[in-house]
Amino acid sequence: MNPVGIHFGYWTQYWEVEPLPFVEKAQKCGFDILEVRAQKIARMSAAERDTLKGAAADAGLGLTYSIGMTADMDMLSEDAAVRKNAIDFLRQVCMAMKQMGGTIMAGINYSSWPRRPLPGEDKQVLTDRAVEGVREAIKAAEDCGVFFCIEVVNRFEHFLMNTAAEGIAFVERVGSPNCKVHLDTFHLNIEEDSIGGAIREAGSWLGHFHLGEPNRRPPGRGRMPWAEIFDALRDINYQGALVMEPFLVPGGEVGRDIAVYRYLPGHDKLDEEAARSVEFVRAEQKKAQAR
Ligand SMILES: [Mn+2]
Repeated sequence: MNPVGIHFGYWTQYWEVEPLPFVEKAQKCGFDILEVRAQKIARMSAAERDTLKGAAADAGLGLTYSIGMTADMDMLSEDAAVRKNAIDFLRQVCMAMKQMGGTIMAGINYSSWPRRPLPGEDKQVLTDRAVEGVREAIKAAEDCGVFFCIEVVNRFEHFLMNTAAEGIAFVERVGSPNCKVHLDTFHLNIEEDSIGGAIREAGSWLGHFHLGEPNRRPPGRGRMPWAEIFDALRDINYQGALVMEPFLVPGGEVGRDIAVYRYLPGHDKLDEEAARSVEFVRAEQKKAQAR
């Protein structure tokens, strides 16, 4: 059975908050993993990282790390200094993760996020730049035992890779054993002809997986084809984490960036909804194993 996790942003409206309080929340709700913000971990002191690492170990909780860089750190930029900012920062993230014993760096680790093409920008030119940048930054990841899991997202959040096929082609070009594909049901639901087909296509390239309903309610509260998804994950023998990313509360930076513009059902009982969703995910996995 895959470990089940939750992104810390479920409980907050601000990206740079202290991750420590969410360790206890995730544990109490029954999760195996808490996904934290890689940038925040990189900016913490070594002592703060040790405290977080100890708390997670005490709670029996694994940590995964996701990233969405700001526009001043962008490997797609025409400006070499902005590209260098991104590579330097990703190296810092790798070092911080090594101290934490972390291995999964997921999300938009190849550009800033959210991002649309600027006037005159060419997707092919920018893809080449991203491949070059990731190839450079991933050397630090290889040294630190960190995996770059390249998240494929929908067209409204980024333009470089919207399908599993585009993600696989990118990772193949990077050509590092530490480069993997990261898929997310929320995005697959928008872009793919077949969600199960996309997962099977990713196969052994898949390094990280996000779970979400079409409207970002916790898994089990929407109309995502979970049987198809868990059957496909079983078929490719995916052993990695399943991290849910529900968002029910509008406002702040998180509400703005995730585009949550209303209170969704369950917003007034977040812990209860999350705990229910962990049970749902585990039950769906079991059903797939038995089919
Ligand atoms: Mn995601």
